[in-house]
Amino acid sequence: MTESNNNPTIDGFHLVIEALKLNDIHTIFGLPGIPITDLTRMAQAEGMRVISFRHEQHAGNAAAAAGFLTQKPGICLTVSAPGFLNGLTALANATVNCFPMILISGSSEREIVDLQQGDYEEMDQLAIAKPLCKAAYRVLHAQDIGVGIARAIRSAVSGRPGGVYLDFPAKLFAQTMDALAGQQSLIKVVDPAPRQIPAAEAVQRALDLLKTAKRPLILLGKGAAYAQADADIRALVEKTGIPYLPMSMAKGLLPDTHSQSASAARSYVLAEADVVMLIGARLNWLLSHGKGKTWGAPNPKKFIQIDISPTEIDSNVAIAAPVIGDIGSCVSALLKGVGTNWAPPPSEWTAAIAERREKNLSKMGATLALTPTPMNFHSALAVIRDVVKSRPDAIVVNEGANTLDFARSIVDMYEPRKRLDVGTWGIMGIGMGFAVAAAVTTGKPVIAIEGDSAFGFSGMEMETICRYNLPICVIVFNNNGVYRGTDVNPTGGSDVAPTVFVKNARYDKIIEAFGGTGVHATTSQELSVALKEAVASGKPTLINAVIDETAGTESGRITMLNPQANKKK
Ligand code: ADP
Ligand code: TPW
Repeated sequence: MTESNNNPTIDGFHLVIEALKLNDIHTIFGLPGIPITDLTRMAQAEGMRVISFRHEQHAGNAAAAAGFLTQKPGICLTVSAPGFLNGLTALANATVNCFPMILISGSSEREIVDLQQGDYEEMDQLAIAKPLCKAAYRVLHAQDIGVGIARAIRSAVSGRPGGVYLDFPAKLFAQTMDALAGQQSLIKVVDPAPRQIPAAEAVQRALDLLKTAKRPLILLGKGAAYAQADADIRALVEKTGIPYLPMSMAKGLLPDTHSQSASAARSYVLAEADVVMLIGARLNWLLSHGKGKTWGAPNPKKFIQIDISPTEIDSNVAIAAPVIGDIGSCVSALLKGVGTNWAPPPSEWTAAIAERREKNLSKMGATLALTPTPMNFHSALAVIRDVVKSRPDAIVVNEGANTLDFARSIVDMYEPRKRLDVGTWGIMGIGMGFAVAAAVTTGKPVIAIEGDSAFGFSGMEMETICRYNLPICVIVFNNNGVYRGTDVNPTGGSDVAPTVFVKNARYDKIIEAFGGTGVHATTSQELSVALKEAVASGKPTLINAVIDETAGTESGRITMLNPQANKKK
């Protein structure tokens, strides 16, 4: 606040900061430069936490993960054109994943941009962002900053959450206005994500259908994890006795070791179930669009779908009983309807699942007990599984192909919202951004399980992790390449194959450059010791875990989307 003509004034910078703080947003993930450098400085001076990254994509990913973990929009702050574009992948990814975030970018002056006169970093950012996010707004006048931020918050968290773009031209920050009028122009958003109560008849329709089921199944998606209705979701599963399957980021809503978990009999239950209740999960490619052999076609299948977005219903197959509302309200209404004398599913169904589960688990147990050198995906992940079991509060971040697919099935999760991964797109590059957000928003230990290719997308953020001394242990599954390290150049030329990296690279040296702890682990024992030490110390650590370069399969478990690789088989 400054004084002019004895009237205190406030500038655009401080209006932005005050508007965020008023709405209980106290962290900014970003990367400084013209025209937002002073905004980062002033935000820090005003008590906000400003986490500066080395590339905007990772700041954006951090904002998205913070949004998922807290139900408040994560803020990513970037400079104009190139910085904005670098943040855009994260904004689009957040929108696809239904995570609330706000990308705030400084931009060039409207007059020059609109006449295309060649301003510094000129770009019509608003027009470019619009199709890639849920909503996009531009603020031209200081007195509208409060409204702009209020609209952005509401758009990000109400209904189906998603990414919002907020465009602040450089001139806005220096504008001043009367301080009192400025304060009064700010809006504290009341009830930003209003509950959406499902219609009673929709709830009844769902219950009626569920009662007819001989082989019911509940499918939990990351929307269920986001909703923070943990106790009611668990009660619904347990009261009905229905077997459930968690999608990868819904793992831990109930502990993966729960007796009703059907994860170890996944293909059996998907094919055999007759009534499936989806809670915060879409029937997209990750669920084979609800069709085909995976779903036991041509056996009839009926779906109940709980979702906040009415247009999600029937997007792939007919939904017999849609329940539209927020998951908390829907699940609590269903629970009331279930009451106390709900008949459990037929024992033939639960017994058949249990039998398959036990068989698969004991087969997997035998594989996981092996400790080969070099390690393979299973033996390295068995070590991580044991550490996570002893620290169920730790957050697991996971990306890669084989490293992702195997970790998802081997590393059990015990608490909600403890697993962050590549999400709906299967995008590489979320690793370090998600890890930073997890550490900053929760203060809990973070274990990032990274394919060596996946790690490369955000590896420079090791410096960020060391700079803020965050309790993050990154384990690079180093198998010398994308998927594996064995491809050869068929021409015999000196270039290596496109999927192959430098052999025997020492990723642990990267963190040492920034003062963190690097460990080169060639055995399960070394990995175990290093990971336990890292988690106990809370110090930034990178473990270069040497994995057999022949161990992976191309595209991990989504080989079916890769017809060329299939043909080769
Ligand atoms: P997964 O990949 O785990 O299967 P998806 O991202 O496909 O999960 O699905 C998440 C779904 O959850 C989306 O359709 C979204 O609309 C819905 N959703 C997100 N938050 C809520 C909420 N609070 N209440 C109801 N539905 C929600
Ligand atoms: C933004 C394509 C999918 S998985 C993957 C790539 C490049 C890396 C797999 O190798 P990695 O894992 O990480 O070493 P592993 O365990 O199999 O050895 N660009 C983006 N997103 C995606 N998904 C790709 C490329 C891809």
